[in-house]
Amino acid sequence: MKLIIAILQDEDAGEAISHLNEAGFQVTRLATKGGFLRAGNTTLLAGVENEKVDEAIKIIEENSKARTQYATLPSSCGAMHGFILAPIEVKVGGATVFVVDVEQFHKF
Ligand code: 2BA
Repeated sequence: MKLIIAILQDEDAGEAISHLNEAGFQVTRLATKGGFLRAGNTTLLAGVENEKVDEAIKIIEENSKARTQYATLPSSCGAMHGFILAPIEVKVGGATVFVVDVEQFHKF
């Protein structure tokens, strides 16, 4: 068994979860925040049999769009420390996906 950890934009999460559920995948949804933009995003956890991993990733990919966001980040160095700099354009997503081995799986 594998654990899929997928970070999606909030806007895409509902559709992705619906399609995963329809295909028989169980999903846990976590409200998370990106460390760079410090904006909300969604992390999905899905325990998946090895032979179903590709199918789950395909569903996530099909339901994750790349978008451009603008971030005004405070400067963290030098004389500009703490000043808000001009907005920068950042391309976010589709999805960031990790697949890790599951050593044990229990349901009580
Ligand atoms: P954030 O950390 O808020 O990053 C949002 C977007 O900002 C990233 O989009 C990337 O395009 C850009 N970005 C991130 N760090 C940057 C930096 N140091 N300099 C310049 N641009 C930077 P994505 O790559 O699509 O990532 C979307 C979200 O997925 C991230 O939100 C983070 O929550 C997560 N993520 C991405 N890569 C990760 C990783 N290796 N480990 C853990 N989480 C990750």
